[in-house]
Amino acid sequence: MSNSVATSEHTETSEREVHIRTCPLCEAMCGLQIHVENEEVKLIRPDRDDVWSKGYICPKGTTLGHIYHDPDRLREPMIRERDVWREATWEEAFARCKELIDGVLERHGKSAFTYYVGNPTVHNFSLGRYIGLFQALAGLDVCYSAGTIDQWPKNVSCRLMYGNSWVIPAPDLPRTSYFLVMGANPHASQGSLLACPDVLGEMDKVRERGGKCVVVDPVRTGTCNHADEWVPIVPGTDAAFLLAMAHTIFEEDLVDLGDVSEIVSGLEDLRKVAEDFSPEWVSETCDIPAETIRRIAREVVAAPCAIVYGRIGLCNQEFGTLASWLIDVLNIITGNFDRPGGLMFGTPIAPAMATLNFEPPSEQEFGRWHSRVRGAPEVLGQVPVSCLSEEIGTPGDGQIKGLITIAGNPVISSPEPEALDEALPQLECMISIDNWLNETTRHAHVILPGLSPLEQPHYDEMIWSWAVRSAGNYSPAIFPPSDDHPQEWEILTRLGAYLAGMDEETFDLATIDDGFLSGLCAYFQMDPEHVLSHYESGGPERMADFMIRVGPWGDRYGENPEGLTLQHFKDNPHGIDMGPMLPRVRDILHTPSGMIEIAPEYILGDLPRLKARVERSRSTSSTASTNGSASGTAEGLVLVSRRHVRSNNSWMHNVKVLVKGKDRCTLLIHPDDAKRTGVTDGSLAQVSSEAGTVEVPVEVTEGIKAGVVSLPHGWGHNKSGARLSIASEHAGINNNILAPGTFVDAISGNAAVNGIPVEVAPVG
Ligand SMILES: Nc1nc2c(c(=O)[nH]1)N[C@H]1C(S)=C(S)[C@@H](COP(=O)(O)OP(=O)(O)OC[C@H]3O[C@@H](n4cnc5c(=O)[nH]c(N)nc54)[C@H](O)[C@@H]3O)O[C@H]1N2
Ligand SMILES: Nc1nc2c(c(=O)[nH]1)N[C@H]1C(S)=C(S)[C@@H](COP(=O)(O)OP(=O)(O)OC[C@H]3O[C@@H](n4cnc5c(=O)[nH]c(N)nc54)[C@H](O)[C@@H]3O)O[C@H]1N2
Ligand code: SF4
Ligand SMILES: [Mo]
Repeated sequence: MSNSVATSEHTETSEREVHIRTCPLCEAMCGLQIHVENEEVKLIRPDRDDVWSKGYICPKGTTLGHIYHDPDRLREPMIRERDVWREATWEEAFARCKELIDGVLERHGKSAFTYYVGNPTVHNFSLGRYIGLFQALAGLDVCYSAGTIDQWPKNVSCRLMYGNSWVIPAPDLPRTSYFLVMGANPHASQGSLLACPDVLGEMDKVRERGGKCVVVDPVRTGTCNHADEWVPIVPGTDAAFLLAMAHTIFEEDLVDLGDVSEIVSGLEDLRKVAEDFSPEWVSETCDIPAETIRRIAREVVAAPCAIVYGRIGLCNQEFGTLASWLIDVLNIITGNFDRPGGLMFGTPIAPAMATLNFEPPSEQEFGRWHSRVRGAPEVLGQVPVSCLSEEIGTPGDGQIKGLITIAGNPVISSPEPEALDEALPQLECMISIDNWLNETTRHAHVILPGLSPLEQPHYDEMIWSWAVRSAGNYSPAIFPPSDDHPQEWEILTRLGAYLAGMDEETFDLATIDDGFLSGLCAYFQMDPEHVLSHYESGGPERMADFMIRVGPWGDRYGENPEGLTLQHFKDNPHGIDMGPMLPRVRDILHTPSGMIEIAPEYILGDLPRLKARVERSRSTSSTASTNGSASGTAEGLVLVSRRHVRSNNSWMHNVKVLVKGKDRCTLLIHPDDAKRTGVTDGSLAQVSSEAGTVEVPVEVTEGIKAGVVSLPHGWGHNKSGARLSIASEHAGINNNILAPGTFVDAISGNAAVNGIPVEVAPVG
């Protein structure tokens, strides 16, 4: 049976087909109906029969046809000679890649090569499943990723607490009665490290059930319209707020570890560190009354079940790791960990590769090496992405000369983007696996385009790991590419093989792929020969089938004949749902102690820095109050980032229906701050930080805390040489120009793109 159903809407010349498919753009994984006529997408509607999303959809989901038909989207490989781009055959493009890679390896050795992995990798059928193989083949010591401008603090805290950096607990939102949301705006993002269709609808249901939702955010976001309370906070002070909640819970003897009480280690250490952080002590720093902090702590404790949830606002900030760690801590000490309605671990039908424990439990070491130029310590194998420009631009041993970008646009997305923009042309080899000629890829020597979502099958790999239900959904390609267009997994494998020294003679895709699968067979204690005998071909489809079959409901290739295989999903185009989240922390713990480490030494070691931050604001605020400062933070303005539901990081501004209408790249500023700085609604403001200056239209609003201004990220499409005809007409400004590359969360290296001190002034 196929996932496409021909409907009765026939005409003389055309037949409308309705394909059922999952939207791959974000973690909501919505089911879609895609109406196609004469090879053209005519309409995209929600799939009400989708077992997971049940008809939920956002405006981006309706634009997959626009992405497919976008004339700017690259269909053929591109080779650049000086400033001139030309289309090339795949054979020619791969030969050029091989030549460029060999050149760098011969002249400078492997240490001169690196790669950058961007966000869509996680959402892509092929890239998500094969990035690991690329890494293994390439054997490069240093890599960069969007991870260090995203969830690196959470990866660090999960590695230390549970033993695996990608085993990340998520809110069981559909069953909770109290939802405390910090530094996340599902109104725009649709949930992050939280896969749940219609997060806002679920928040409404929490309240309909008699529960409560509270949002802690410097901005009164759209999410606040679905909450009982908005608690404005000074950016970067969430760790102090959370420690004060913990302080209250210890002080009032309210600690309850619930079902995990036998397996928590370090509670006494936690109690000691929380002692210093009384709500009264941190109140000025967070600019939240001590009584509010105490009340929220008591509410979380008193609720039948509750969730404390934090996301990018808590990661992309100065105290990202402390804040990310404390989120889990609060759930644990209030008895809301690993139980329905609390913070739980997802159980994917097909386990995600990154969550597998290939190594025995071990202590995590950090700083095993340091970046060459800045001396930044390695954390989980990476240094801040802002190091990349200086590693390319600074001569000496180990200078980066070769770079592969994989579905990433760091010239927009990373701090100090202008420095990277200036460094990239110095590379001797830059290859981009990317679908557009954009701000980053215009510097490449070769661009190898992947497929648009509608051209390839889909079954999410990583996202189900933090989903509120154990479900799954497979979609076949609607417009399969011609045979000579390699899929991204083949592109990745080829480039990895070139870096490993293979050439056309020695490169054998099928053998490498079989080897990859055989390695996984060993992990799951399956006989590779038996497993391989089930398939005629490989690639991500086989990998998806394999993971389903060895997963918790799988058929294990016959051992469990009633079990699931990918075919079951092909036969059920609206998806298969195996039920809600299950308690399972005992199965997933991979720490040397076998316990949940609630107070990791490495993280506690960062507390003096937080204390200094609290002391700093207490001394400034006493001076400021005598000076009569109007600012809510008393320390000048600070900048935070935001998202919008009609935008997707940097790369969907080329979709006309999403960018039309009101300008969304504006500076949100409180009326008091507008008055003080002399800017007015609709006028142009100059925003400056130690890193740079931008000019941007002003939007005065009561919906932001005084002392804080907000800019969206992902804009700044005014670079010459990019081929984004619509985005360039709605260029906006890149807020990362204001982000100093060295402003990071000290212990994870994650960029602190929130809480940047800025000055605002009228233009002209
Ligand atoms: N100031 C500030 N900066 C931020 C953030 C912030 O909140 N504030 N957020 C950060 C976060 S969370 C993230 S994840 C990063 C994102 O940072 P990046 O991952 O570097 O940037 P994206 O904008 O996601 O760019 C995606 C790239 O992938 C390409 N692409 C899209 N689809 C495909 C595909 O199917 N295949 C291939 N091969 N390529 C594809 C696009 O053309 C684009 O070049 O930005 C970070 N930067
Ligand atoms: N439509 C759309 N959806 C997306 C994306 C997109 O670009 N567009 N990007 C995707 C990606 S890659 C990611 S990582 C996720 C992110 O998903 P979310 O984490 O939900 O990200 P945002 O919507 O940016 O919301 C972050 C909130 O943090 C607040 N904030 C900033 N600094 C602080 C702080 O110091 N403390 C507190 N408490 N709050 C703070 C901001 O004001 C903002 O409201 O979204 C994903 N989904
Ligand atoms: S919320 Fe929107 S972008 Fe995200 S999966 Fe659903 S339709 Fe796609
Ligand atoms: Mo992200």
